[in-house]
Amino acid sequence: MSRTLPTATTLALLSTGALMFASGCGSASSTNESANPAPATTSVAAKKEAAAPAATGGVTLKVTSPASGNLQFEPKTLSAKAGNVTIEYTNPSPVPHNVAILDASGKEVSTEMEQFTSGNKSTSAKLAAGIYKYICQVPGHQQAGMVGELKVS
Ligand SMILES: [Cu+2]
Repeated sequence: MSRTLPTATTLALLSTGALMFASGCGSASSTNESANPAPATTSVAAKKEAAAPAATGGVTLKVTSPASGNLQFEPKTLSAKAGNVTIEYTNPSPVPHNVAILDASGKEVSTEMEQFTSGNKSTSAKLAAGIYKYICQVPGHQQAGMVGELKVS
């Protein structure tokens, strides 16, 4: 009976824009479709986005690990501008991993990512300039080499 409220439509458009902006950063989508707003069929997705404001804006960095299960990150160094930084981690292996960002004192500063196999997940943090680490929190993995350096300027 009730119609879609204008605010819900605005939210959907905003989050669609943010998603397109984020995914356009690293991947090679050659067509420019930014002028085509998606139909407002994403009210559930819009609610999710609204609940996680830390994920909007900023830069998304892609990290992966060898499919063989070797305990390392690729790449081993990342850089970003200060602000919201998201690491999108792809684990193609059957060995569980995750990613957490640590500041210079070793404190975890990113949103929690559960340990997982065969898929991808993201973690975000609002970072000031400085040197950070990104590590896998599965016991022993950081010590075995699952650690990288993130320079924020
Ligand atoms: Cu790991």
